[in-house]
Amino acid sequence: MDIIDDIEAGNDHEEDGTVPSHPMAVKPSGNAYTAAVNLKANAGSFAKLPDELLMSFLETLEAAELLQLGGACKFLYAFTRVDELWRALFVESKPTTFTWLGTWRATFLSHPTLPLISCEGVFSNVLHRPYFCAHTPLTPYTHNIPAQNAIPRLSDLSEEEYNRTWLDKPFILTSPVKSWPIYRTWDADYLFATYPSVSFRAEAVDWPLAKYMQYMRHNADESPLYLFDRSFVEKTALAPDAFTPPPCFGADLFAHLGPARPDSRWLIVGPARSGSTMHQDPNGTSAWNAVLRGAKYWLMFQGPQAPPGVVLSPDGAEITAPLSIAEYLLTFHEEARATPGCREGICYPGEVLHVPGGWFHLVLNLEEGVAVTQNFVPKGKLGDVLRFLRDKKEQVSGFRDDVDDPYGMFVERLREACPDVLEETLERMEKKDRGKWEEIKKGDGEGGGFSFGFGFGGDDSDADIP
Ligand SMILES: O=C(O)CCC(=O)C(=O)O
Ligand SMILES: [Fe+2]
Repeated sequence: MDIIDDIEAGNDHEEDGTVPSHPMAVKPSGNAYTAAVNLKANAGSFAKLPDELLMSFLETLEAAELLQLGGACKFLYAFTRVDELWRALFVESKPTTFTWLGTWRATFLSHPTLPLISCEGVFSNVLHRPYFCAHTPLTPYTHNIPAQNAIPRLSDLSEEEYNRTWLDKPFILTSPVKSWPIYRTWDADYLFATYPSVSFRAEAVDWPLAKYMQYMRHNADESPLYLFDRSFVEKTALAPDAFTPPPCFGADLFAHLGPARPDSRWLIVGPARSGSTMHQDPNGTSAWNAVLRGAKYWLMFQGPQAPPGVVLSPDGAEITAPLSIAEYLLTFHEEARATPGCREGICYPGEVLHVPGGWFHLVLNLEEGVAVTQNFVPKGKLGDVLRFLRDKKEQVSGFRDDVDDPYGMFVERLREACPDVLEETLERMEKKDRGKWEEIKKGDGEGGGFSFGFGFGGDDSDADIP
């Protein structure tokens, strides 16, 4: 039984003091079986709806309707106070000016909210689970990393060693960014003091940094809004030498696309408990992620097979909406940690983590943090990226709308810039495709989960060629 099942069965983890009790005294559904009073009974026709359906219905309402319905009874009051409902209304309303008041509801309504009413007698996992996920300690999941899972920590790496041994492996470089000018200065306070009115992208909103800082330091969201800005170099007028990719990664072949290259570098700022849900990076690219402040816990799995808790369609696209980081950790961490091939590590300030193309990863900020990340195409992974662009057109992302054939364009640019690298890679890809076809003709694929997509398998790497 995982911790969420345990709580929802009615075993109260608030009482052990690790999670503060729910501000409206809502309890998990399991507690209803032994309770004398269940306030759902007072909700009229709404009592007939499962809680999930009621929440979906509330998502369709406007603010005035939520306020009105919340006055009807305590059960509906508790549901209409769910801050995620107000977050959606706020984001949709795209206000030009606002003051962050600590919750989405207060901010949307532009006035501080009255103290919450106790709703003892309301039992709902739909209400309780996000609160629990937002407050339960996450350190049990990030500590005591088993030795066989630990992401190697390297003090130095040459380009030659990277290409020979590390193209398909995660690692942490422990000393490469200490000389970057932005490493010396870029903490959140410095950024806030220097660029308070510059707008940065945080998921679906563009907010002046001053607003984001207010939000970042005063919110209790299960999945805090994460600043992830692809134009930070231009917005901060960064000098070209403000940061330089660690030299071991070598030339980035996407650079040959010039201005047509997909988005490739981001500034990342977020509070403790923010981060990235389990995903693979776009277009089969590799990435490096440099922590300037804070600390990031990484949980990684090599594709193409899905890690625990992720469901893929036959073409390899993710078909489940990703769980929040906390919910993933609560539900799947134990299984993930025990799965062969699982890699885990903590990346500290001044360190850089390598995400090999095709690897799934979940990232949790252990503290308020500032980071810079860049996606790139190392020579040894060119085959994987070309295969992705050629065979997974519907999953290709980040290119400008006017680029309608990213594969063709990339091949053309490579043919001009580095024809030998291209020919060698195309030859290897063709050999592999032929090999697969021979296997299929022999019937080897039959009954063994055969799929017509010539798998993007992360195995076109030079590292695999003797
Ligand atoms: O949250 C992070 O720092 C990880 C970012 C990431 O995975 C990405 O940029 O693809
Ligand atoms: Fe990523």
